[in-house]
Amino acid sequence: MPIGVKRDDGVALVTIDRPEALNAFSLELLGELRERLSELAHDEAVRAVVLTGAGDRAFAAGADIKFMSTLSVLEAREWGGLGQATALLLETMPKPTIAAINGFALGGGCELALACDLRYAARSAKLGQPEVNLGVIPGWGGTQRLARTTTLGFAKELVLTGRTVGAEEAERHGLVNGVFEPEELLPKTLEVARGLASKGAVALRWAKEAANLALQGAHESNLAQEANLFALGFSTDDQKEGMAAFAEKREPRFTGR
Ligand code: CO8
Repeated sequence: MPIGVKRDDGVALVTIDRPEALNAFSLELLGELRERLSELAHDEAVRAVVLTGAGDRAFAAGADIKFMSTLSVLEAREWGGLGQATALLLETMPKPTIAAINGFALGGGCELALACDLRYAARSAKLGQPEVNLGVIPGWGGTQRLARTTTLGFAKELVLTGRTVGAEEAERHGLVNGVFEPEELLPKTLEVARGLASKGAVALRWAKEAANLALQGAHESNLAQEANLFALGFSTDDQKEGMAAFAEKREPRFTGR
């Protein structure tokens, strides 16, 4: 099973499991990841998704270079489309997604991490977009999401030079949200995920939807959409429960309705 999925406490832990190739994406591995993510996107019992890599060396060292070396132009276009669709699922599924970057996150590995809502890295992790060293460019969203997540200047530096950065430098540029000792990465990330899973699922879904608009489209229509989604919150049981719990000085019990 190249993609492991473990469900616990409303959190799905998805593991890219091909450590002998530093979790590089073969066609089979990427296709299976997209399938599993698509199932999790529709599974109401799953309220947060954590993506990580098997072993202690890599999150994912990118797309499989040996496989790609044989592609025709049309096949490369399809391969790019599959990676982009997988990244888009992480970015738009109606629940939070978190990358636990336990080692190398290079090329397509970095691009899938960038598509997650949050990123935490082990202090030993290395991130980058080294495609230029292979004579190509990032193809699973890296030319866009790296700039949106950090700055255009930093993104251009990584994409044009192919330089990889350590976790601490990544954190300074906003590429990761936090850095943990390697043995603490997964427990800490799962703790964040369980915290998210305990919140109102509908509010999280709409908060993510509104936040995803922030760097695209027209500011005023995005604000109007935010106002609509805010108002829609008043149609839910979770809004009544959240506000009643505050008034009664107790923890809310959200049902996702
Ligand atoms: N593809 C295939 N195999 C890989 C990959 C990869 N990306 N990365 C590592 N491996 C394999 C190695 O070949 C090796 O296998 P073997 O033992 O059979 O020779 C095994 O993993 C261990 O790797 P190394 O021996 O190289 O380990 P090192 O510790 O010496 O080096 C590195 C680790 C620095 C991570 C090194 O493996 C490396 O540079 N890997 C390639 C990183 C890279 O360039 N990634 C970007 C790939 S391109 C990409 O992701 C584009 C995505 C968008 C595609 C869009 C298409 C349209």
